[in-house]
Amino acid sequence: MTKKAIVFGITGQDGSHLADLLLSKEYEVIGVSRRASTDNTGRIKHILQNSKFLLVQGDITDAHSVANILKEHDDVDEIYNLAAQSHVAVSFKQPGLTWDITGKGCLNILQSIEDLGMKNVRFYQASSSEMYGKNYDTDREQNKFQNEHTKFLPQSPYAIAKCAAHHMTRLFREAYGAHASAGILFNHEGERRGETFVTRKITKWIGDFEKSGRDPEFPKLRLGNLEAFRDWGYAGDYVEAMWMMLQQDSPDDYVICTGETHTIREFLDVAFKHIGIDDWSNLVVQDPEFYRPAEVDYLRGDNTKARTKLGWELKHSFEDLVRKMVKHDIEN
Ligand code: NAP
Ligand code: G4F
Repeated sequence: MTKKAIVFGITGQDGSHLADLLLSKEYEVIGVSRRASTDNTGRIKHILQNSKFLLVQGDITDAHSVANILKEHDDVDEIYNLAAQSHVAVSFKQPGLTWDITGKGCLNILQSIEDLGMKNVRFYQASSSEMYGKNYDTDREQNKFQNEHTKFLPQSPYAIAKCAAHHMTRLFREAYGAHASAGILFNHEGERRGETFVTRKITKWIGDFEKSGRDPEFPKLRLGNLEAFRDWGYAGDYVEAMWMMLQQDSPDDYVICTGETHTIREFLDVAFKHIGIDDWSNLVVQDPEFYRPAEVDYLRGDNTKARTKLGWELKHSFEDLVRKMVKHDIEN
């Protein structure tokens, strides 16, 4: 029988990849998009005419809007909450908005599921490695890592809102028996990544620099802290894990990551090498504007649980990811 899923955050990087995956599995997909004064469907243009895809308007900060969408589609099998104000730096400037969307929005969905008695629906919450903030565990060789047992010590309004949504998801599972799972996803990127996240900002700049014919007058790439470590994977691999979580008999939380970590400086090295530049120091300027009031210095996940319990596999290496992004931004 055809399965049906609702995806909140359909117009985002992950929403678009998840929609592609679900449609390839013959799902009917209902994508929820908020009203915008300009077109926000750039990442899903290729599926708008698909007869199995329906785009509906809604905003997760509005409980009434969420309830109406769920009432209208109360026969769905799966609901994915990918909607968020997802930019960490922005969350320091707009903490209230971030709280309403990234924190309370999740509650609005969970409460609607409960109020409408949707006992058979399976729910996915997009949790984040940002929730670990300053914290990590260490193995016998003193290597740092984070896994499902590492305590959260959030360092931004975004991460605090994500922690609230994460615990709310666990609470609805324990209190009401909801089939509610959270994926604690480490950074994942790709050709559809928003242009203000650091990886895409770098590869987009390289693409534009190449298109300028390496014009000596081309404005330099302005970045903040280059020493933070991130565990970067490819977004297409990560949406598979989301789907796998909802195919399990029992709901649970899973860390999704590569297990490798690199600094922004290393990302720059690999990205510039793709255009044959070994020394990028005269092309990049460190600008205080892009430093954060509080930083997350080190993220490296342990994906043992996802690999062993879900059978999830990573398909793209760090080098593949950077190559894909640079190539895309040069060619498009
Ligand atoms: P993204 O590209 O920023 O997409 C966020 C989506 O949320 C967009 O579709 C956005 O709509 C939508 N949205 C924002 N406010 C909304 C509202 N009030 N009502 C309804 N929709 C709203 O984020 P992403 O990279 O795809 O990430 C997906 C989810 O995973 C997010 O929750 C993010 O916090 C989380 N996450 C991401 C990563 C990562 O590395 N990418 C890692 C861990 C967790 P518009 O297009 O209209 O703005
Ligand atoms: O690319 P970023 O903005 O990603 P960040 O803050 O790690 O958050 C992303 O990953 C999270 C998962 O861990 C998600 F939950 C979240 O939604 C988002 O997708 O910044 C990465 C690092 C930071 O240390 C930042 O300080 O890059 C540093 N950075 C240096 N210069 C910069 C810049 N970040 C941005 N966005 N822009 C810069 O110019």
